[in-house]
Amino acid sequence: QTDSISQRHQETAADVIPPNLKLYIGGDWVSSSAGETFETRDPTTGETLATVQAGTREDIDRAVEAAWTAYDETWSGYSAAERQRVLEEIAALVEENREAFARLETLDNGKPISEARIDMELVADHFRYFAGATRVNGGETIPSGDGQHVQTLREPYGVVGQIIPWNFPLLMAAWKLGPALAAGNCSVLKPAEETPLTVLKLMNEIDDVLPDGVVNVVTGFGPDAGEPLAKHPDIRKIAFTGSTEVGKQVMTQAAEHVHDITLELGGKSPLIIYPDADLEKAVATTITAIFYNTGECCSAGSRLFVHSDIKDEFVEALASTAEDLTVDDPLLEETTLGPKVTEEQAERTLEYIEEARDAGADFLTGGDVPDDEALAEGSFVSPTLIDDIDHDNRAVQEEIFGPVQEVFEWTDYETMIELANDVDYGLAAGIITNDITKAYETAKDIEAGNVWINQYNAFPAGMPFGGYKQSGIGREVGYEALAEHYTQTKTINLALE
Ligand code: TXE
Repeated sequence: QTDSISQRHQETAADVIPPNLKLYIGGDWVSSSAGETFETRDPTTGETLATVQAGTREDIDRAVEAAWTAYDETWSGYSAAERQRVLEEIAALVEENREAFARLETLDNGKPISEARIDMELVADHFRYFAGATRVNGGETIPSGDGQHVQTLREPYGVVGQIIPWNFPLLMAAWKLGPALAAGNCSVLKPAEETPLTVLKLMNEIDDVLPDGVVNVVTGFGPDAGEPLAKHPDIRKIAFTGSTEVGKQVMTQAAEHVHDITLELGGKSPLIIYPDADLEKAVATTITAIFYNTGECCSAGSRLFVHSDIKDEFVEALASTAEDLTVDDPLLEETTLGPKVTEEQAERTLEYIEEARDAGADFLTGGDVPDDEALAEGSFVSPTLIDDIDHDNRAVQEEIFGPVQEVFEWTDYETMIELANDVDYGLAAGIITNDITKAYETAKDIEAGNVWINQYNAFPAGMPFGGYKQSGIGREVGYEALAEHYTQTKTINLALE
């Protein structure tokens, strides 16, 4: 069967990998100035998918220059209505090619095809949302009452840098490009080295729609291409999604030229179950919270707090549902859990599992790799639920970013909230109860930028998303991203007398 997975992946790759895989600078496909390339691998088969360019400082310089040329010569002259039309056309092209984009994402990232299709719907919808938002981006008139007329304009930065991760490769590109372009900026975007292909496919598809140089894509590694972008003197803003560790470095790099910055970093989010919760629905929501996208979600509900009245019954149902997940080739329709994005990421997840095991934790299910010869070449980790673990264990305090959840029992509300907030992160949280008053009280007590009630991992366009504490700075996705993070305010003060 391994052969058939490999064959299926090779045939799909031949159908969906785009023709141009070089750096996309100023509307041209160009080689890395160092002449170096690297391979992106299929995490299901371990085989090479494609060879792409390893961009360098010189390529970032070229890309930033091309972006300014585009800004000065074309893009800054586009009206809001013209930018709206461009963004609508991008959305339409993603929709038209949705299946091919989804298959390519599944090959490069390993996410189940059913989930990759949802990513692509969201990509198109985010571009469409920001297409509409171009028309409402305006300033304010401030009452001063003393013979002055004070007005603000929201002007684009010009050229922005954007660094994205590998967990939702094309969706993260849409989150970044949508507000940047809507506000009238040009972009230099660096995809993650693990998953460059769908962003390159996007540029293949939209080449005729975008004026040259408005979006430039430099593939490559963090220190070689990401760092020169973040500290480039001629960008005016850097947006980064990735680990908190690298986010801190990017913040320092951006400080060199006082760039504006948005950071969307890691999480270790609590999911709180009240005793009145509908058991079946609560289990289904918990499964989405931790196993969606193979646990590779910054918002993953990785710490579960279940009320003691229902804990035994709940975890039994949860473990049996987790065991029923279909861990298989992510190109198959029925698959619900694919491989981790790389072997290195799988090893990292397994190290945390070992640490919990060494500390004497109890495994309700999982804790290993699937016992299936056909999946042996892939970076799979079984869905894992850990019980009886100290809240200060490293596996609880740090982001695992895999299909692993730690379970805690609660009785006293104050103690539970204290533990739920007792991590460095504050990205998201979930609450499951039929008591809406309690749900709102809990939502206010949780230190997190996003709280879901009776659902999890829902990301409609327009919903501001971002973190408290070390989960980041600023908000993405919503109008706030455009207004607060991709424009700068100019105040004009006119004397009326
Ligand atoms: O992230 P990195 P990695 C978390 C998750 C994961 C861990 C490590 O816990 O296990 O981070 O993943 C670029 N200057 N998240 O190592 O390195 C890099 O090329 C500038 C959470 O893959 O942060 C890529 O494009 N850029 C997360 C991007 O940063 C640099 C999503 C993210 O990679 C750089 C991904 C540097 N010095 C991982 N070094 C989320 N918040 O959703 C690397 N990069």
